[in-house]
Amino acid sequence: MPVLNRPHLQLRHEIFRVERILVPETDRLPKREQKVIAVMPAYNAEKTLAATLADVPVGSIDEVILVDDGSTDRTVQVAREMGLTVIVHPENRGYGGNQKTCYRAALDHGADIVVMIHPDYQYDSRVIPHAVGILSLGICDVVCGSRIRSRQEALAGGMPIYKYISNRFLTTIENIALGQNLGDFHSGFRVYRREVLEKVPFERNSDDFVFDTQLLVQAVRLGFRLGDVPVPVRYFDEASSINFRRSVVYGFGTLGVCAQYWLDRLRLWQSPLFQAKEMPAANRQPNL
Ligand SMILES: Nc1nc2c(ncn2[C@@H]2O[C@H](COP(=O)(O)OP(=O)(O)O)[C@@H](O)[C@H]2O)c(=O)[nH]1
Ligand SMILES: [Mg+2]
Repeated sequence: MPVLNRPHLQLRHEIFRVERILVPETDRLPKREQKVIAVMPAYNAEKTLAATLADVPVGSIDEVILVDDGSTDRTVQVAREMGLTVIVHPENRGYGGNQKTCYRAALDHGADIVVMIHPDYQYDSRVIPHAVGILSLGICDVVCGSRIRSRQEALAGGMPIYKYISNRFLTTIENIALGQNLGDFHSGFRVYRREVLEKVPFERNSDDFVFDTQLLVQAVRLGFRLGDVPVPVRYFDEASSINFRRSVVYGFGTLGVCAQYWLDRLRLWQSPLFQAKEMPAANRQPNL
């Protein structure tokens, strides 16, 4: 089809000078208008927190909220000394329960974009502004960091082979079930537009690890667009504590959520997980 039949694809004929895109960034880049808040669901992250934060590019976020889920190490003291906003669960509520507090706090603090990153130094936090940029451009509503750019790279980074195989298996099933094309559905580095967290009823989700899958499947069901960026993987003792048994439980949980998605789509069983939250109009901040 000729391009000119589509008004939004009109070719521009004004004279273009390459200087327009070559002037120094400092003179050109508009100031970021969206408030970006990073949330960190923490559990015994004392040793890795500083390294994770040290790699975050200067000026790329406005606030860091760390939610501690009953750590037995000095995570809370270390985070307070660093000047983070710290919220403490007096008891262990689980990984999903932790994220519920993270997202509620980020919305309360006025985030337009929420970056969720594990404080275990597994994910390269230098990628944050690039992932945020994809949302700012309006290309996607959720961006996930993909640990699996290639098999060789993932395994060389230290990903256990059983985690690699189960991740590939589950991610393939999820892509087919949901009509998506993500590289890693199980990433601990994700960026969300505020509207996603306002609409997805994440409070109804599990307090366990399957929370992560539920949130992505809900986002798809409610019409949000998912995308991904490659994030090199680092595996070492502190970065990976989930054992084989918990991974298996998580895997079956993930398949269950895909089944729920299709039951809901076919109107055979409509789950409250996929019913959008009604937010009071005053809370809506469509800044993007
Ligand atoms: N809240 C909470 N978080 C946990 C618990 N166990 C692990 N985590 C966190 O869950 C995240 C993922 O666990 P991790 O062992 O890094 O998984 P892997 O990197 O995928 O092998 C990390 O940020 C952990 O700190 C728990 O009992 N409660
Ligand atoms: Mg980890």
